[in-house]
Amino acid sequence: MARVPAQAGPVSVSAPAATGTAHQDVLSQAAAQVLSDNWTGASTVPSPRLYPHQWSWDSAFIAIGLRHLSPERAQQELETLLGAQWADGRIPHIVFNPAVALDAYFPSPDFWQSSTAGRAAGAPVARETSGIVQPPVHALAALLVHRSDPDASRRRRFLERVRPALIAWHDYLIDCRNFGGHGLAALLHPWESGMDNSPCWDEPLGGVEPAPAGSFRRADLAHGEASDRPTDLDYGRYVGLAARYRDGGYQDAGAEHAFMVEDPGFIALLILSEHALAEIAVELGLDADRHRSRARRLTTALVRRLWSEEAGIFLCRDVRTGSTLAQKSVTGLLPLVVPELPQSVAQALVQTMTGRHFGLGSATRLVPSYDLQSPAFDTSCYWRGPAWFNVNWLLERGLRHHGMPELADPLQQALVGTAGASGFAEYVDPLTGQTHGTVNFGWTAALVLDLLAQAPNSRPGR
Ligand code: 9WN
Repeated sequence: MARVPAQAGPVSVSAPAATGTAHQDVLSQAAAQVLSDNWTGASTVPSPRLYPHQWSWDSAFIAIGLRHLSPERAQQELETLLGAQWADGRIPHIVFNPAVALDAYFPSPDFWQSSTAGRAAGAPVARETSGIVQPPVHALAALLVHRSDPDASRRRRFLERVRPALIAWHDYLIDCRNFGGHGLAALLHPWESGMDNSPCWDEPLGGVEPAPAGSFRRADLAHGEASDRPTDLDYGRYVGLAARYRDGGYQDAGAEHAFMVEDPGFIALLILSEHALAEIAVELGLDADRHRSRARRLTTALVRRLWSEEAGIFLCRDVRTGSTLAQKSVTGLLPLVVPELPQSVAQALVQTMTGRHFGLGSATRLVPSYDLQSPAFDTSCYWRGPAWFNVNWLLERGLRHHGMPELADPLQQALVGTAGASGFAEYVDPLTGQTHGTVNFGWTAALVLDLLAQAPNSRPGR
């Protein structure tokens, strides 16, 4: 690992300077320091104080960056997460660290009660976890980790070991979450989207009974600006939904769910990861057809069910009412990562991304999480407007895949420059780049390492 400065903090790297080798070295050392500080011995926390446990999609992004420092540690990151997988195939969105005080994060293990309430669904007995999921970026991460050092990966039989768990994870999503009946995995909780407080969820959440005020104590407000975080009413609804899922034994089929949504970003990542499973099968000399045809079927269903020609973006669908939700969120741009997306749809998405709703290249240098034109747009509130690094990293990849380096290159530079200047912020104001949330955030540091490891013009298709 690189020799690192004692403390990571804001690193002044302007976009053009980000290409200078000396600046890049300083920035990658600072990023490495963040990952070292956030490492617990078996996995990496997103943020030691705000998020002091292991999170599912965070770990996938973190492994993608860690592979440039230590492929073994990147493998371990993913294997620790998969070690807490439930027997029904779900990968829980949080794996709790038993050494951390119960009141450090809410909802805590004594809320989720996974080892008892989740028994029928196959929750582990020896680990406490949450019972909901997050976007499936893990097979992509496993493939990229393998490719960073194929010989070491083969020596440890890394792909052989993780592949069955990754297949079970996708099977769970496709078979157990098919509430809409069109083969698209549905979400049962806004946190499952990873974009917790998106305005897309306002309507479907509206009918959800909140947990009574005073029945729980939020821990997040101790670490962040209240105005940046979800409201108490929304938090009450998140807690109410999770408590009812828990009380129903975390059963999917045959249970009443007050929130059921098809989310294009979540499904796009499932498709991308299904393609990664195909590549993993090829690496192992196994048949990849099952994964390729499943990815193709999902792509067809995604476009048929959630693409809006009129809006020029994919929209979420409320499975309970059958209606699409009109809100334009960055989740609707994420299908740009889907390898076999029809070219006309990819082009329309790019027009929307660079148009007045997201402003890439004019009003913004990083794609905001929500529609700049909507009255609900907010530059600092959680997933209601700020720009996030993982989402922009994915979009940068999508732009390259669809042959648009003229947009991908400046986005890559903006990601690197803003991450450094913001102290590896959790998220930033998309108009000014101002830091929001916590700093020294795991995936921000990890993805900067990934971007720095690859020169702009050597990345097409990857
Ligand atoms: C709830 C850890 C997670 C991210 C999510 C982000 C936020 C948690 C919270 O932090 O969610 O899971 O307490 O707000 O929305 O994407 O994985 O970084």
